[in-house]
Amino acid sequence: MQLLKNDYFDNMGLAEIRAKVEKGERLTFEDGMKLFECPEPLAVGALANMVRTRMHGNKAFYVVNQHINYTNVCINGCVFCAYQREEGQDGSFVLTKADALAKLEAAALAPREVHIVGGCHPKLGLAYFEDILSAIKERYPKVVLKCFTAVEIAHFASIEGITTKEVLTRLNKAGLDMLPGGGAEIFAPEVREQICPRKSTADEWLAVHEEAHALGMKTNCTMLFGHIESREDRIDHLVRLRESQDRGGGYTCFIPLPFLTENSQLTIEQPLTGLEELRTIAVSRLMLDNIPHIKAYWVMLGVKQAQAALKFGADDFDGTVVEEKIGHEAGATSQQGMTRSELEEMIRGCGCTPVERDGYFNEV
Ligand code: V47
Repeated sequence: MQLLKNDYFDNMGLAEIRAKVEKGERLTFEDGMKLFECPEPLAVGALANMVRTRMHGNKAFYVVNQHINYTNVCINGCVFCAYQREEGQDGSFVLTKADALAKLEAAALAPREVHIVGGCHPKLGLAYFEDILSAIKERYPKVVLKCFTAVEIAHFASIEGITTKEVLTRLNKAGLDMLPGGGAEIFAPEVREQICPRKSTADEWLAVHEEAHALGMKTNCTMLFGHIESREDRIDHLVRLRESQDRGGGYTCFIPLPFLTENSQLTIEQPLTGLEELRTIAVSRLMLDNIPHIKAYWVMLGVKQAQAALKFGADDFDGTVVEEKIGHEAGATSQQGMTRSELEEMIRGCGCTPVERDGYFNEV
């Protein structure tokens, strides 16, 4: 049912884009910029909601999952990051395999997905990760293990003196199913140089994901926005992800991450408004015509904004999470974890139908 008349979009200068969206035609970089410049963010949201509804109806997905951070020690020292510690610094930690298993036992969730990421620790070799993955898979054979950003994969390769393809193959054998989307930040080199100069470059990040896709693995992708990047940089990032998906097809979900400013060395002049966050999510839905899901990550967005995002193009609410450190160190005010019934209530509260999924987005 079309509730909004074409005139509404046409009066906002979006006639051409509306027509393309209706026909399922690909939007250009310039279209993306027009969506950012449109005076009415609600019109952009309505177009994104049209696409989201065409793809997923009124469903909003969630997963019973658990996040585990194995270390906060990281050699990269990205200026935006509030989570990183130096080796030996107060508050630094490294989990043992037993610690990781104990966290899963303590949550007593029977998770369908376990998301494991950490920092680029200078000393942890691949055997440590293989050991953790195989122990978790042995205890929870059906779980989808979504672990290690492309940046960590590249780091393991450099520590071991082997290729990233070898790292992926070995971890896959040990139980790794998917890569999460972190570490993409913003691909534009001038911005990357300022916010994460020691991290993998955009091309390196994309190459690891495309290698994983060639090995038959699914991956996610992210964009960190609302710091020093421009709107052009955001569209450039989305177009590069779309091109990468055209080459391999293995991205399942895109997660737009609004920058949280606490405990960060990065000072920004103009913090994001709530509407700019929502508009960016909507533009992502409209530009990423070949990535099936857009995640409203309630941890970083906050629960209420994540609910609104479900009407601005997002269709996934992430999951129970249990314990989260990266966003909370940076000032996230959301709770630590949510129960299945809380997630369902949040999703119903914005008029969507909750659908439980597994790590691969199969309905369960
Ligand atoms: O890569 C770091 C970001 C990411 C801050 O794949 C920050 O399903 C905001 O990638 N403010 C990690 N963001 C989180 C992530 C993720 C989360 C949930 C699901 C999935 C998935 C992936 O968090 C980092 C970085 O881009 N980040 N610091 C900050 N201050």
